[in-house]
Amino acid sequence: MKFFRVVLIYLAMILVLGLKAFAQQPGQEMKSDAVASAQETKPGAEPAPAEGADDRVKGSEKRFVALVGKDGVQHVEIVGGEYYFDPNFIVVKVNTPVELKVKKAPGIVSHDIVVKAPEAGIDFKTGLCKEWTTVTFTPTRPGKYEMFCDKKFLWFKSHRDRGMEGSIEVVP
Ligand SMILES: [Cu+2]
Repeated sequence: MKFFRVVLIYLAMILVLGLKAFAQQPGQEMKSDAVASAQETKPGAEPAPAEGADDRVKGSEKRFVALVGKDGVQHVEIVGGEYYFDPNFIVVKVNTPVELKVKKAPGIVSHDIVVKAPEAGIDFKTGLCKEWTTVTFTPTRPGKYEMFCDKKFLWFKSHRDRGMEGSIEVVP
């Protein structure tokens, strides 16, 4: 009987967490719609999946080309929120240090930013906070490398699948 009660409490907890996640949806929906419509969707971008109406249109790209500062460093800032990175396409020069500052948009959902390209000298995973966090690296190989948030809540779609992804392009 005790076991039964534990299972019952467990199910109730899952239900509450699930409802909480659903309760978040309307606000996020408006936000991602606003973001999606504020930025022109690139022609030829793949259409949003039918079940992902609340998601930011995949393929909508916000590009930022880093300039080398007087200090010889490329400064880039990215803000992450539900469910996007802004900007989400970063262009940096090879063999020039990059100082990437990352921060979380207001909201209770936690996010991170991950780039796993050790072959190109870029390899980090950093949680996003309210304050800016600085990541430094020096890209060593031209190419296009994926960046994404690896968070996922229970059985819901991953943040990455919801649009929290982008690219770092290293150019010669
Ligand atoms: Cu995330």
